Amino acid sequence: MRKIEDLQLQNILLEVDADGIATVTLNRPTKRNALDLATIDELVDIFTTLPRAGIRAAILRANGDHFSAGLDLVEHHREERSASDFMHVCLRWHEAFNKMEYGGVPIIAVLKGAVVGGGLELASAAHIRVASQDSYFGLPEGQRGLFTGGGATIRVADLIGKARMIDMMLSGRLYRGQEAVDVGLCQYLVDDAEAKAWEIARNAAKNPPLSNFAICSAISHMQNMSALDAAYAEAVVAGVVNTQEAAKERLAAFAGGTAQKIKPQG
Ligand code: 1HE
Repeated sequence: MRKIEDLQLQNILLEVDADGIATVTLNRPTKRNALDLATIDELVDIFTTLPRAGIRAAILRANGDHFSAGLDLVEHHREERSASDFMHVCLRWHEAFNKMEYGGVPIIAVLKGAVVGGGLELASAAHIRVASQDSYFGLPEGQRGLFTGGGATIRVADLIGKARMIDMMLSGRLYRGQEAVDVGLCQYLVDDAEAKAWEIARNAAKNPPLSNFAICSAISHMQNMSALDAAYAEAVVAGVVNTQEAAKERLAAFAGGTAQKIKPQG
């Protein structure tokens, strides 16, 4: 099993703090964090390793003014890929993004500037999207003579619905500001997206890891099942999670009247 310190990373920075919160930083700002194949390989390695390394939550962020300009169009042009080549590239993207969505570690994405094409596909694989005011969301594939290949037909359509996704791709429509929140592209729109993401990550990291595993894996899996099978799987997951040792202390605190109440603050 590969350890975090053994990962060979060129395009992504990875740090882990004392509380087990990982920061995953896209680090090709001069290329607007375009996703070349090397970066996708690094994402696969990182998100294969983090869940097994006891990481409690991950912040996915980017250096520079833009979260990500999507597929590295220059590499794609240079490589003159065959259909089969690009199919395998896309399968690697899916591997990376599936590791994220189904890995069981809460991933909070910090968005800014361009969140477009494959950059939006990457953001969609996170569990929570926190956008700064300058973020904008687009799917310019059609304008580039391309099509989505990193899961947008699944995840972006799931977030905003197929009619909006088709509109974005046909008309080149960009969403930003409150409208981006309203349609479901991000859950938070704030001045300081980094601070908000850290607040969310720190709160999430207080949950028992097994609860977070279920939240950040089982819900996605269950969405892929029939309602009948999802209900069955939910019962099985709840059987394991809701009887875990880590829950006992919290339940005892509630039964003893010392647990924090679930009420809006202020
Ligand atoms: C890139 C890329 C890229 C920038 N691939 N190199 N995505 C797009 O169609 C978006 C393409 N990018 C842009 O529209 C703009 O770059 C931005 C609006 C994001 C930023 O503009 P700006 O003025 O800050 O930067 P720039 O001058 O356009 O680019 C700076 C450098 O980044 C430049 O390289 P340089 O070596 O000439 O300095 C650009 O070539 C480089 N760069 N974006 C490669 N995308 C699995 S299928 C998914 C399909 C898709 O994602 S399609 C959507 C592609």
